Amino acid sequence: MIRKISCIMAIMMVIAGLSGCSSKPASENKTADLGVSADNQLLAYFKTQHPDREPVKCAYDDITNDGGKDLIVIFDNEKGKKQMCAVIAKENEKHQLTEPIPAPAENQKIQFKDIDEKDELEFIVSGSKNGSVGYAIYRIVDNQIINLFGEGMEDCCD
Ligand SMILES: [Ca+2]
Ligand SMILES: [Ca+2]
Repeated sequence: MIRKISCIMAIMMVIAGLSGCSSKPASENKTADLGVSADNQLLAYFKTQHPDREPVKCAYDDITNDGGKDLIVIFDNEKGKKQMCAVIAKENEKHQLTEPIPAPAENQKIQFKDIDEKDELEFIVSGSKNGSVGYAIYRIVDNQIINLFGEGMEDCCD
């Protein structure tokens, strides 16, 4: 029970933190920092796999609980829609890309948070579209991005 309450509190704190940052104008996205250095190895790998997709926001941490940092990429797809995928770092073999899923159209933000304090590090993606704000918590399960919990994503995603 206590565990459940602390989990809910963690989510509430995250939501409070996110809502404070959602008022940035969309135009800042263009010039805003990607979230990782331009020479990030996994970002370079993503670009070799998808030269026609333009990354707009990234985050870099270990989301597969194997000690190696992975990359989350929100990008413009070939139709100009925002999508998101993860580049899962593999040692001694090819990195692996997850299936793309819809991502927020504007004001994208990626935050890492170990929501249940065990196993994989979860991550929270938030953003907006035409003033509608949404967010969701994700975890990598079997090399796919799984939506655990969220609100308003269908209104803020492309
Ligand atoms: Ca990893
Ligand atoms: Ca976890």
